[in-house]
Amino acid sequence: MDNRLGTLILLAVLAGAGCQKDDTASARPVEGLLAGGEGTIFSSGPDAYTFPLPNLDEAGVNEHFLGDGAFGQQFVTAPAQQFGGVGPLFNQNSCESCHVRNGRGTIPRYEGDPNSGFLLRLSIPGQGPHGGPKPVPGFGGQLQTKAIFGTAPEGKISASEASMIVSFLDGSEAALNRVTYSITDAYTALPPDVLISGRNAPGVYGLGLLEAIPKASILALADEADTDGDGISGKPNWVWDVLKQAPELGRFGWKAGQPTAAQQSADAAHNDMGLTSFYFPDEHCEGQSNCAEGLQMGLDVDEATIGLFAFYFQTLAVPAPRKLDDSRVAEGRGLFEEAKCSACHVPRHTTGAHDIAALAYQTIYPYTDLLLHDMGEGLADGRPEFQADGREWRTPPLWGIGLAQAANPKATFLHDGRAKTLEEAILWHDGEAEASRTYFTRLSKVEREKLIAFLQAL
Ligand code: HEC
Ligand code: HEC
Ligand SMILES: [Ca+2]
Ligand SMILES: [Ca+2]
Ligand SMILES: [Ca+2]
Repeated sequence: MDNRLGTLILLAVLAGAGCQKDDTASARPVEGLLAGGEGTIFSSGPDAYTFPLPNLDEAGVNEHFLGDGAFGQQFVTAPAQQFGGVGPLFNQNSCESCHVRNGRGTIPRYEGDPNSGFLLRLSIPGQGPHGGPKPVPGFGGQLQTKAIFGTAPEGKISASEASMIVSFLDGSEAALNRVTYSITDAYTALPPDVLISGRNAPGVYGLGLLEAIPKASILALADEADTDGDGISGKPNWVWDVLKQAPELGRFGWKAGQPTAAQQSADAAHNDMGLTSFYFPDEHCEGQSNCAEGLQMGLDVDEATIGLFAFYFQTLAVPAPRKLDDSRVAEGRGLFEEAKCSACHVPRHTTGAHDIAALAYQTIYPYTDLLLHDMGEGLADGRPEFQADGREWRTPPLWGIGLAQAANPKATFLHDGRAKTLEEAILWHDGEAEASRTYFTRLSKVEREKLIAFLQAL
């Protein structure tokens, strides 16, 4: 944040506005307005995802701004006095270059586009260490499209598009574009059975609050065998916790492949930027010649830096919904319930204890169950990740989604960013969400617009 003083003043004003104690019931905010509980911020501009939790104490605010610096830091080639160690293989050299203004990344617009927040996860069939994806010999678990001088990038991302038409009951139509990703200019041959999963960078605000939802509350929503027969069978992803050396509930990433904010940070530093840490002490050279040369002694980033990355996004505030009391939005909210969107995008949660006191015991409205769902063949990537099979994805939170294109005008939706609009995102829903999608396609145009208006208000 360049203009720290300005931000603090703004926060003071907003905190004053948001925390007024009112004694009349009629003055109570409409349900869900405080999307992040006391961690809600009233901002709807391009910077809406960039504010610290308003209920953070002074020491926390200071640490948050140090974390902001780390998140925006462009790491350089070792040896360097500071912030060295990027690569040898990497995708981008700062967190922020993918998570634009803490929102979504931009998908590649042409082959080899260097300015994208999109990456390809790779594996081969079977299970790797601790039940995770099985690394591709010579490539590991991710395609790094950049490299430091003297090392070859692993390859380029290339895309081919096919379009299909969806019809609504009222006779109108929408076109959906499906992009198939492949790898060109690979530095060495890829095995023929390589599994490729395209992932766009999601927003990173409000994640501390998601981390603070008690595990028991999430597991209580799971219904793997669909015993209540509603066609929806949320399933937890049990992933490997590197610090505990034990399985833990996955929460972060499009398939909930990471259990904690700290491990998510260390994994991003390692895979996306080529930064080693106490979590992942080895460069992921995957046998490339030259790859281990020119690196700095010891680890690229220390434990404190991993902690700062994590603290930063753990303590990012959630923007408040807008116009929730507008009648169209309110009706859209009713349709969201009617269409059973809320069976997966569970509106309300209460957080439990957390090391960061500001995150604890908050009533929040993230619209997710953090569980995996079979989303059908159209969204399938065919690449398993721990318990998540090739058709399963974690329900993404919908809070703040209406501001996605304010933060990044090129923002798109779904795991690989294939949906240019919220309507397209809904139309891709299938599998367990088939009934919801069908409900949506049978609505009139006016009703569909109301449902979208509700999403835009979040
Ligand atoms: C090359 C682009 C890129 C860079 C650089 C990058 N990320 Fe990400 N980030 C992604 C993608 C893509 C995902 C989704 C990964 C998945 O689903 O497996 C992601 C996921 C995340 C998530 C999980 C969000 C959620 O909703 O579950 C967090 C948190 C995160 N990144 C933080 C960071 C931090 C911290 C850094 C810097 C140390 C960083 N990222 C660097 C692309 C990037
Ligand atoms: C069976 C569970 C389920 C139901 C029901 C469901 N969703 Fe989803 N939703 C998901 C999952 C999982 C994804 C992520 C899919 C992907 O990225 O491939 C998703 C993605 C989305 C996205 C894009 C989010 C983003 O961050 O890009 C929107 C918007 C959305 N859903 C809205 C809705 C609406 C509106 C309904 C009701 C009409 C609905 N969903 C019903 C599970 C569900
Ligand atoms: Ca390195
Ligand atoms: Ca790799
Ligand atoms: Ca069920």
